[in-house]
Amino acid sequence: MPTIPSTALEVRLAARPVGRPGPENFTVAEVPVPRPGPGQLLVRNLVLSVDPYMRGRMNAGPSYAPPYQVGEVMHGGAVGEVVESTVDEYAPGDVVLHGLGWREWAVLDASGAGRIDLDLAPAGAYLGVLGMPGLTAYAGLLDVAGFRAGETVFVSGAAGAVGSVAGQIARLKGAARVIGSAGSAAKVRYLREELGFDAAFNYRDGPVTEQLADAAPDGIDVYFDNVGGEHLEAAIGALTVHGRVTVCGMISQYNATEPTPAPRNLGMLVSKRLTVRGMLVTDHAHLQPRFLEEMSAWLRDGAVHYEETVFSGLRNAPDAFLALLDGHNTGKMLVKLAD
Ligand code: NAP
Ligand code: FER
Repeated sequence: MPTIPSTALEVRLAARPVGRPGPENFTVAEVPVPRPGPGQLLVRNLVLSVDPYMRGRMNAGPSYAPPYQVGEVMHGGAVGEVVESTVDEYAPGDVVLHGLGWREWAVLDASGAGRIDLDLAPAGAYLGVLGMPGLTAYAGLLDVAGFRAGETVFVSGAAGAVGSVAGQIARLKGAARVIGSAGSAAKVRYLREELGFDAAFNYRDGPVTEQLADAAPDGIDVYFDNVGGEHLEAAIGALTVHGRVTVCGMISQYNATEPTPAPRNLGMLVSKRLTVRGMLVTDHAHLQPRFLEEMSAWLRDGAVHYEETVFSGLRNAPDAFLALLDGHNTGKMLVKLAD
């Protein structure tokens, strides 16, 4: 069991970004390690998640999640080891998933923790393929888009945490063809050679419309959108009659300072009778047991592959987050604090 230090580090929002954030938007502070009160746990964080939605929480103004406060510690998904417990359900040495990331040590209500099993998968997997991004992919493809075997699926952001899982689930559930887009030649190679995508392209190489037409000459039935913008317009053009879009995210617009243009071909929603549905993973919690069962089996059988891009040390958490927004991750972006 680790000894409890008197102080530890946390990352705070220093200033709200305008456009693309930088290191100046964060500060690292040294604070006393708090002690757990009744019903609480003291946890030493092992690994933290940085996610695109955090960019939205750095802005002021209401959204589906309340904004981070300037001068206060940020938060997000984390896996940590229980070091002190005041409840019967948890003992020192237990490993838990919780929402108080961006800090080395955390005191949290036991009701906000969930036990995880490191014999089934390593800690980081519970923040990626077996966690919130994995469930997003599963629910977005199967529930929101209503994907069926024999269909052709296009996934953008395909080499990332959500996209890489969405594409693999489509393949495992009998897609006729799975197409992915990503932002580098190495990622395109990864999609084709490691993840079993039938076709993939680098959206920086040329117009998405043209590259998608080459990759899907007969069109697409489902588009899993992580990116928005030019990708969404191209997908609307490529969709077949009664095609469906899951709008999971629009990362190409998260740093925008001006309203972004809509797809110019929305008239095709009428002629092709398309369905375009936004989603939030929290609406699909009822799928969690089925998702965990299926995903655990796929991981055990080696049917699903996953990558992690790992930065080390809390001081590097802001850089990990900025690198995520710039596409320097393959698979899930994580910050490792301790073994
Ligand atoms: P991720 O894909 O692992 O990482 C973000 C990726 O976005 C980067 O690696 C980068 O890859 C790509 N990107 C950045 N700027 C881009 C641009 N201008 N155009 C195209 N691609 C760009 O992140 P994730 O956690 O899996 O999240 C993926 C998407 O799902 C995000 O839009 C996120 O907001 C959304 N999401 C939604 C929900 C929900 O409930 N609705 C839940 C989780 C995640 P490239 O190298 O390919 O550019
Ligand atoms: C959540 C709802 C949505 C959540 C994350 C998201 C961590 C992600 C949204 C996005 O990336 O756009 O409760 O919890």
